[in-house]
Amino acid sequence: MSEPSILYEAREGVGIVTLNRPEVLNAFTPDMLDLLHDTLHRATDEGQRAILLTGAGRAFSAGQDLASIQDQYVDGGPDFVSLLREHFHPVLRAIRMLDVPIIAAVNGVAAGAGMSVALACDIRIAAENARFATAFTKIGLVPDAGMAHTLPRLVGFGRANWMLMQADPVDAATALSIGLVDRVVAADVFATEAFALARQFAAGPTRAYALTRQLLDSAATTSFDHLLDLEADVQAAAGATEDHRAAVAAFLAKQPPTFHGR
Ligand code: LHQ
Repeated sequence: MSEPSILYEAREGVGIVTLNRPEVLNAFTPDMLDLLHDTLHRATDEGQRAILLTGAGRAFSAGQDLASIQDQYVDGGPDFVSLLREHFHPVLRAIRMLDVPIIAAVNGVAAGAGMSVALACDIRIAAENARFATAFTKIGLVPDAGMAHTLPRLVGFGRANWMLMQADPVDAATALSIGLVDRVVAADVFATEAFALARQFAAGPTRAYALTRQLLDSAATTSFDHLLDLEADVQAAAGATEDHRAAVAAFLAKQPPTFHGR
């Protein structure tokens, strides 16, 4: 039997999700995307408090599997609308709506929709050999899987525009300097460091992380005035958590806080 296209392991509160088609640089097929979607929910249903998303082999993901749609370039061509709406978008929506933080551990090249998936995650840690290739215009396509939204917010409009139009790959050091990733670590310690980072988030105030994401996403499309109203409501939700109350008590007692994700 062939290996599953998505591997899953739970360790110390972290759901480790691995894209697993290394022979094609973890390029996505519809089945793989559906399994990825289900696996993200499996991790939260099981009560994991952070998700670490990474790739098997030398790549994070090369995006859409182009070979698997090659024979559809007849008549009308591949059905990109259903490919996106039925298979990519549920994954992207799940990532932005998770109850727990999700960390992309970009172990190698991330291209096209593979890069989009990494950009949708809350945090990115990259190995020093990682590369980011928007890739879309190189094959006559436009950015998808949310990248027209995520990329400019991370690196600013001008640089996003250049990266999408000119589309040469960006190395890890550059990615760090422009805010595309949060940390870069040496390849030999990458797996250990990525897990340590995920474990740190798994031990943190889970609700506050998810609500922070929600607030940032809302802020991107609303007025300052409306954001102030919204933040009051969201802060009320954060303020009602056990984690908040315990952290304030710990602070006043000059103790380190312990968070339980409630
Ligand atoms: C692949 C792929 C791949 C299949 C490497 N597919 N086999 C589009 C359409 C519709 C709706 C949904 O959304 C999208 C969004 C997209 O994602 S469009 C963008 C798709 N991705 C790309 O255009 C990237 C294509 N790949 C590359 O440019 C290179 O492979 C990169 C720069 C990622 C890595 O280059 P190398 O390190 O030189 O590796 P390689 O090219 O030799 O690839 C290794 C193998 O993986 C090779 O197979 P082989 O049998 O020769 O060993 C590639 O054919 C295969 N592979 N990407 N997307």
